Amino acid sequence: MSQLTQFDVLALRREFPILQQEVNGHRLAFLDSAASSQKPRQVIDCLEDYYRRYNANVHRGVYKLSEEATFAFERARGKVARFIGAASPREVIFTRNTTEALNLVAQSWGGANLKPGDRILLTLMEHHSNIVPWQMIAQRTGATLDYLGLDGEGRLVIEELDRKLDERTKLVAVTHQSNVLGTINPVAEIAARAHAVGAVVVVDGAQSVPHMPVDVKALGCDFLAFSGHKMCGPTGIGVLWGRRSLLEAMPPFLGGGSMIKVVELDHSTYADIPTRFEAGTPAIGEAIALGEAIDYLDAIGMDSIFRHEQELTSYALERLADVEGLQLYGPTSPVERGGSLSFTLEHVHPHDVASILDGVGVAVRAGHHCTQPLHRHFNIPATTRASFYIYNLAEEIDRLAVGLEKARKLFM
Ligand code: C6P
Repeated sequence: MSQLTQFDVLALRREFPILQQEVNGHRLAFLDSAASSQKPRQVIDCLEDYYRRYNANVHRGVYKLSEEATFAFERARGKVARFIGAASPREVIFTRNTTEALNLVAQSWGGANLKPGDRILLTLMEHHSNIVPWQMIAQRTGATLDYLGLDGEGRLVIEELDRKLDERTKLVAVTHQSNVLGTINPVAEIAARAHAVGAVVVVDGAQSVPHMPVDVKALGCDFLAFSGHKMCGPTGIGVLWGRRSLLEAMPPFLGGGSMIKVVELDHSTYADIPTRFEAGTPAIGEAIALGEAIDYLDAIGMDSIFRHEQELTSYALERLADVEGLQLYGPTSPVERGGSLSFTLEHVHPHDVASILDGVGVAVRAGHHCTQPLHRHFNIPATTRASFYIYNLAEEIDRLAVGLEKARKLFM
């Protein structure tokens, strides 16, 4: 593998306490960051500092601790806005995760704007989080769903937009990068085509925002959803970015404290954005620690992170091509994909593959990865998936390949 990486991965690994351990007698090779990434000391310390030093509710108290917490919470919102090129921090809504962010758009925007006969266009590679909320709102409003198909290498068949996009299409929801195939989708092109027929564009950025530079202006989308826990941040915190004009016209998602202006006995008026969409006490320390994770990623540089993962992916594609009986799903060219590699191994169940790899300290995920329609499309119940992040090494891919050879021989 070439040594183009701009940062010192060995030094960086030392910042992740969890990576220092042995699993089943082997140094942990963590190849499941698409499910949830590990956290550097800087982020763990930030979260601990909040709970130890200035834990208090936000936007409520006038005492010092509450003011400090409010300041740090809102500063984190500003960091998120800058990180994704948002026009204003007001366009950033803190949610629990990508799933909640997508449900917010579906229920709020969809509930207010969809009617019988309207169409929602999705793709066959979507995570259940970008399918089920749309099914729910389609049932409620009478809108119908349609899906863009895939070619043999798991790329979207963009030409299908010619017949699947028309003035009845009110919303297009697409993943920026597939959590299974690794495919990076041409979101800017899709957004431009969708806007030409007047549709709103929702991008699931759960697998792109942690791994590459993402700028909402360049994407041209209307909403972007992502999760803190996949980008070195804590669990329990996610983001919905939305175009200001759209958010301002949307009704609340959840009702309760914080999101109101005035509450009468029979009705209420609602706060401005983003507070209108943040009912109840938010995940304060987690939002602040997400801001710290963004500082951490920024210091490395998203371009360098993307390049490092592309190198790992190229190397993994070469190494896995040598494993007999291995069938890879997704683009074979590293430039069209990110570092999520899903595969089957002839005669070995994906769960057995994952257990054998665990036996040699290699952590991967097996199953349908919350993409049952995608697996059905390829006519397989499950795959094994290896996914990479900033802290992974080529040597861990070698260990993956050796573990796969072992699994193959055991089941021959
Ligand atoms: N995918 C995986 O192992 P949450 O759970 O809300 O943080 O993220 C949901 C989600 C949405 N979209 C995509 C593309 C995703 O990959 C995920 C999470 C994990 O692939 C857990 S199923």
